Amino acid sequence: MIYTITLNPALDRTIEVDGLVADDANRILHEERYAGGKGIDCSRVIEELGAESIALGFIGGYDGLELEGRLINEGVLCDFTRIGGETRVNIILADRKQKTQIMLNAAGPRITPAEIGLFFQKIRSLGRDAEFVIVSGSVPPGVSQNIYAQIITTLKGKGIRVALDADGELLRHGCGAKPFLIKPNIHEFQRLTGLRSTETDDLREKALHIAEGGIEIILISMGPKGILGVTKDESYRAIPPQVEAVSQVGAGDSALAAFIYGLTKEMGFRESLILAAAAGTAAVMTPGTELCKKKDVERIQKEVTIEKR
Ligand code: TA6
Repeated sequence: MIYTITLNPALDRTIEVDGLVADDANRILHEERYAGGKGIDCSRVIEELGAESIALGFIGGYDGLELEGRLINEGVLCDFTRIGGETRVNIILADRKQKTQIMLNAAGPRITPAEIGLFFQKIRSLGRDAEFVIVSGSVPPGVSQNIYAQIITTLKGKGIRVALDADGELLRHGCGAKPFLIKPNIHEFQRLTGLRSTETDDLREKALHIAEGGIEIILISMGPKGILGVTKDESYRAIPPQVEAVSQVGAGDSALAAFIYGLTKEMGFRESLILAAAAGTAAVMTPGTELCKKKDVERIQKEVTIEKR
């Protein structure tokens, strides 16, 4: 079983307008709501690809109930920790005329120490069925920037492999706990390593250094340039076909979820990387936080080129 942890879930509201104007009424042309947040997006993709996952994290209030209801409707299993605060709403403002997207990510509800305690009780009780745990996204107020490191240490102590997707201090501290895998995008990787270059060989060299330091797999998502996968023993870049992008939201989550899905299906490092590139690409073809569709992933998978690095 793949578990996902989203400490700061979000109800994603995608709002479409036709040419945003300031100081005047903008009529909403179309609106969609999705269960969002990075770990939750991973659970939705794992479900779409045909496997099961259990979503963990904090939810509360009416928006929390709606989020959970949407996930259950999609067939995602949920085992959230209830909080007194209200789950946040993130806004994705899509301007059809400008072909732009503005993401407005809320901070999230304040979490109490007691609620954090309840959450740790839950992850300490995870059983042998837990093959992987994906820990992903921002954290809400009241939660320390060291929490991913604590979660990774707790789960590694139980022999569970953890995949981490975060940014800034959360990622830096998390790396200190040596998770099984990290999946930064190029900007997050540059912030982590201080690397200024975006050349694949420079990224690979830095990632190899991290792999030699005890993190088994480093995946760097590079948008239309594909995804670079590095271990101590081998590294590849998977390059997808160019597609018309509708929404970037959730592309990185889709790639990470597909990679972990591939490992659980024993597809191996190289083939899982190809699947990850296909899923990330399929996700940009859909609006809002619709994420990837299995039929698109399977079609694109055949068109991904893979180069040994
Ligand atoms: O990656 C997409 C997404 O998970 C959206 O669902 C949106 O809610 C956002 O990212 C949340 O990211 P954050 O970094 O604020 O946790």
